[in-house]
Amino acid sequence: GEDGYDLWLRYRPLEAGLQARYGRAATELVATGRSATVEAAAAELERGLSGLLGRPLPRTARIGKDGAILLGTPASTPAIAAMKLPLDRVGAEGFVIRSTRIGGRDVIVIAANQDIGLLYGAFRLLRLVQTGAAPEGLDIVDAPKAKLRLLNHWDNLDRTVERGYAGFSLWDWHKLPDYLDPRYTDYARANASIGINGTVLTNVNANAEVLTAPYLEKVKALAGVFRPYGIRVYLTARFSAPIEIGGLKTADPLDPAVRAWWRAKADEIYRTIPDFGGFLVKANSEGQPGPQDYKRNHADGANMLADAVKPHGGVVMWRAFVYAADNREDRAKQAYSEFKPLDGHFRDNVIVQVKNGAIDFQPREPFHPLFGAMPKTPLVMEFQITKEYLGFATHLAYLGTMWEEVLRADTGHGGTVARVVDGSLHHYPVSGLAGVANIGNDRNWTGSHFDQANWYAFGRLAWDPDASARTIAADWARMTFSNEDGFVRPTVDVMMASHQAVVDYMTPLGLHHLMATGHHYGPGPWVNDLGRPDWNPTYYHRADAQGIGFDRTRSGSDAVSQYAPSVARIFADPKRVPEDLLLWFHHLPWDHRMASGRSLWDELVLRYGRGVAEVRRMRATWESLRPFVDPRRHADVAAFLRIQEKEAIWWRDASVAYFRSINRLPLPPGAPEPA
Ligand code: GCW
Repeated sequence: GEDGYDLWLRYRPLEAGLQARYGRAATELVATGRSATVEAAAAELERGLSGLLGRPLPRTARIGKDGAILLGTPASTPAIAAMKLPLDRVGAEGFVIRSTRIGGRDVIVIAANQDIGLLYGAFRLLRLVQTGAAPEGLDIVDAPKAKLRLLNHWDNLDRTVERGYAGFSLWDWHKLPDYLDPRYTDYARANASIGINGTVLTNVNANAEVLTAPYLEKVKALAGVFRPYGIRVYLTARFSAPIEIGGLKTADPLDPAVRAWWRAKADEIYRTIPDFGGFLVKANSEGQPGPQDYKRNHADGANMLADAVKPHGGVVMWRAFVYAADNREDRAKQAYSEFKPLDGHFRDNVIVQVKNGAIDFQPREPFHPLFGAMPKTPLVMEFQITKEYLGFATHLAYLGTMWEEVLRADTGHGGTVARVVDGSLHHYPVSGLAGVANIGNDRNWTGSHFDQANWYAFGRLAWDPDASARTIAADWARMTFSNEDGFVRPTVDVMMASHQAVVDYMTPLGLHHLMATGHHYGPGPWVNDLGRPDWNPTYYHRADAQGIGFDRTRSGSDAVSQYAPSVARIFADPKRVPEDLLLWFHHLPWDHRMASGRSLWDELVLRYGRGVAEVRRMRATWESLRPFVDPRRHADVAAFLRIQEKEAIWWRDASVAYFRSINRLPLPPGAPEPA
């Protein structure tokens, strides 16, 4: 149906002109391997190509006509073993797609070293067809740059989802392990299509219960569904689990009984799920238990768990998202302060997982100073796909541009953030990217049609952190809606401008953490009465009669000094720091001159207005695209854009009125009077 369930794997008949191109291509499928993964690849090609091309794709034992697709590894398929293919360049997960002739027939070969590469290759060929690429002359050699490409579900065992705006958790714990919802398979297909190779099933604010035997049986059932699609399961480990489900009196990581308990628990997990990926841990952060409860440090805690999973090949992803109520240091500095001294103290199967910025998934943040600063500790990037601080599921905000900006940032340590997380800069044995999932049991998976693009873009960037956000947006728009240029161009333009629009109407010029308390929906820059200073928006904007912004230079918190000198110099200079980060690093007078020649105050008001104007443009563009989109999805998106416009105005008016109440300045000419 037109309800969005099929995501970007719709496989509706291609536009007639494009179909015609495939006249003699993709006529039959030869796949000799017999694994569940090969079956999944073959089934997807059959389903996809027959849908797209409007004719069957028969599966045959050998190449019988022009246009055959030959899918195999050198081990399974002698014809592929006999070809000179650059398979030495694609590792365990990559693939080669090539147009060639075999036995006098035109053939499209999908070859890989391992079966999972065949599945990824099958999805790549489908993407080519879906986006209207010509079937001839194919010559693609590709492999993922990052080893770990994970979703993090913040799903609770009662099926609520922390910061989830798309219904309840997909994991139906009550019916598991015996009932396997077909949706689990569709979830795995969607993830495999973008190269995701692991999923953390449970919330980082963890419940130890999931580590008990009955739950492990349920996890095993899910792992069984995901395995053919190359997806391993991981779980969050609650640090105090030895007390809660183990009957111990302590969870001290240096206590022999605690260590033995985790080793036995890991053995039990791997007996149940032999390819279990490992643990993700949030410790000593926002009230979660951790090693510091016992006067131990993060390395003590992480290493204990690492030792438990090491014999089984597992990893521990230990989060660097830490800040403490009793710590008076600028919150933006705390993770670096705690983790930088521990570089070199972690076991080789510990990976520190770092959010893209040092505060908390704000609409825009400078990259986290830990990237580049931990040469001896593998790092995983944590992006938030779910839009906790970006308008939940109703606001259209394509995050590809935001992630691209972070990944391309130069750390000043010899490479970009992308080179850190793909492991190449510091030769990490394992590293990667994790995305906090925006998936729930809503029919369209992500709560809105355009939020599907963020799931999609995350996978594409995890596979290739150098990929272009614009290309990804275009591929997604074509696969999800239409290949018509009249649709693709304006839609991609809307997507590409959308994140900046949200930044402008919520937190322009480097402002941050101004959302209403708790749920983080809507403006709350005036909030100043929370028990912890670092939860109050006023802590972050510091506006008074004279000026606004957080001084993180040497005259302030000196957070800039956590960056490499070449980067710190730029951030510390109000004339060189990108204007979008100005008030992140600087406290400036309201009459500070901006590049435009306007005062800071006038510029700020203008940015709020610009955000609203952009949303209005997005609405108008979407209206004009009605002819290209089925009525149901068109109406869904239009309804949300209406909400977004209303709330952009709310953000603008509330914020401008609040700041005016502090600086008493007139509105610049042309600024709209608040409603
Ligand atoms: O952004 C904050 C969220 C919390 C979340 C925390 C974290 C899982 O408001 O809901 O808890 O980050 O990342 O640990």
